Amino acid sequence: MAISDDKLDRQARRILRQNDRGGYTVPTAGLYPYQWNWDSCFAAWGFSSFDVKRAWFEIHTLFTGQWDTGMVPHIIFHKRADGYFPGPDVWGVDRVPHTSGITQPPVAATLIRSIYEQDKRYGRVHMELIYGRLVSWHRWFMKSRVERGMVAITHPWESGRDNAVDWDSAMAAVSTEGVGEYTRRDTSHVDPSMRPKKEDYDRYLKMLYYGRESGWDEEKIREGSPFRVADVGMTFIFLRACRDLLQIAMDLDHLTPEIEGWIAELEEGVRNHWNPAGYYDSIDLRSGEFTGSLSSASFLCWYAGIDNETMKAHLEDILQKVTFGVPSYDPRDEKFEHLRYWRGPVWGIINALIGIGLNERGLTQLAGRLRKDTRDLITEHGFYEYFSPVDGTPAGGDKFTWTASIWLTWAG
Ligand code: 9YW
Repeated sequence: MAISDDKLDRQARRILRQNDRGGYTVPTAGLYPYQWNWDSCFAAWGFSSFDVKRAWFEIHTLFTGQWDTGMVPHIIFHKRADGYFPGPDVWGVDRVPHTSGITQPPVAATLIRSIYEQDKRYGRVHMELIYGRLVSWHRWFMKSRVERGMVAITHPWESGRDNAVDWDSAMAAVSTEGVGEYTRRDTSHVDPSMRPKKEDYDRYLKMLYYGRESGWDEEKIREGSPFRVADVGMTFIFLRACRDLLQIAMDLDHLTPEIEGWIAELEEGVRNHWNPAGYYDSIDLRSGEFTGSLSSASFLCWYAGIDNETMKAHLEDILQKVTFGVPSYDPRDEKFEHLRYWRGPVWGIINALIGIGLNERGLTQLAGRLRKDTRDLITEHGFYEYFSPVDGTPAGGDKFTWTASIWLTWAG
């Protein structure tokens, strides 16, 4: 018998409560025991469907990790937790709370706006407190990361899509010399065959060590780090976030031409992401080459407010080739692996972002298909980290915060 929506709603709320560590929410117990940046924004969005106070609390704890430069790190290590590598000692960031040294996709302005709009009377003071922090994070992106209107990442972890095919060519150029011995913890929690490989991990650490040795100085990292890629997912997410920030600014009467300037620059940058092979693609900024990968991030164009008929045709074709969309990598390509993390599996949060974009741009049938596929996966298997697009096999961590959140806000 099919499980009822009511029961799933209750389960999803229970997951958020159980993953709450007292003001911040872990992505899943065991595997990820700290506060992750974009996971936390999704958690807040989920909480806002039944406890808006708790939603704002999540946002405030996330921003306690913001650096003086404006950067909001990808992990905030509020208190000691075992079972995760690399922890605060490896990152070597000298501040409290301890943090990692890199960032993550800036979904914050977009999801915070949605939380604010649900209860403006209550949210007003919180929105005022967070607005300046959002502006300074976005200003940091524009100053330190935007190149030719595209957002550069200095580590695959910044993209939130760790082992995506998008990074293969740039990763191949990173030497693993001197990385030494270390013990991974992720593979003791979940099936190693679904995780990034050892040669990927060696490179992740090599880049981390480069940042640490540079004192996390963005100038030095820009000049010499072994990896720098203009990430099409980051550009779309950041462009969308700037549009939402502008709406928040208007609402709060803080209008500045600065944000409009950012939007114009990023809209130009989107053109540079167009691979003449016929899709939005990332670019290895060290070699200048397109990465040649049509991934789920390429379908965030509508979310960024940009229509594209060729991308629509790709999406329709890909959705015919899989049982559950959207696969994180093009199933028509030989590099597609239906259960290896960001190289094929379906992720509910990416579906939610793509679906929101499709709906807003009037592509409601496609949006409906994504929502139905996501609903079916969760109803059938539970709140897993990700799923096979081929047969729905659930994978990664169970009772996952962001999967519960998108159920409560979008899929359920
Ligand atoms: C890591 C927590 C994070 C997500 C990332 C996802 C994975 C592994 O898990 O990263 O060690 O940071 O790729 O998007 O934020 O859910």
